Amino acid sequence: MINGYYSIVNADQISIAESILVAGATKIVQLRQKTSVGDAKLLSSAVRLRALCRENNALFIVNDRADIAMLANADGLHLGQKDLAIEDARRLVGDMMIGVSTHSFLQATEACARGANYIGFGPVFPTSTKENPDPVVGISQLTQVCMASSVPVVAIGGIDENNVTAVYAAGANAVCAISAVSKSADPALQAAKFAKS
Ligand code: 3NM
Repeated sequence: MINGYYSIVNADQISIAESILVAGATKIVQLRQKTSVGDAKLLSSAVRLRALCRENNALFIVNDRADIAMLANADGLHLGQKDLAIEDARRLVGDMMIGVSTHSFLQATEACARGANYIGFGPVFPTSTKENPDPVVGISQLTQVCMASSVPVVAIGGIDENNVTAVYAAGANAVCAISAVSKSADPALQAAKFAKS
């Protein structure tokens, strides 16, 4: 199921997620909230996304927050390198899918060995969406990671409709493109351009 366009939205972008889901342009939605909206709003957004994903046969993943993931009955929890260790998150969420953001070959293979169910790898290209992004990994490191990874790889960072073909050719199972989709006048149409062909 980690395949094609991996969508990331914040608590104020539920309608964007809905349009992309209804168009059939994604089968995975992650709720990622980097500014504080308050936990009550975060949970209600999570519950709404949970329902939308279920209606559209998609996976629902919560970034960082094991508590929100559990309360909303998410399918998965996504962890950054500074979030809970995989083993500790696993003690909380049990069998829930765990994804881990990785930014080097070592981090990628380590996340696989420690039980991640999929990994994010990036930034593949320069990005202005993430604060203090890690160094750009590029297509060649992405290719190496895709060859070595025992779990699906989601490529992320600076991906747009012009470079997505090279990203899939490197072996990525899925791609995430935040600004290319959220800044588009028609996010669903734009998201469809990131399908794996
Ligand atoms: N994580 P855009 S890069 C959320 O390297 C995120 O793990 C990254 O946004 C990583 O598609 C990134 O607009 C931002 O470049 C991706």
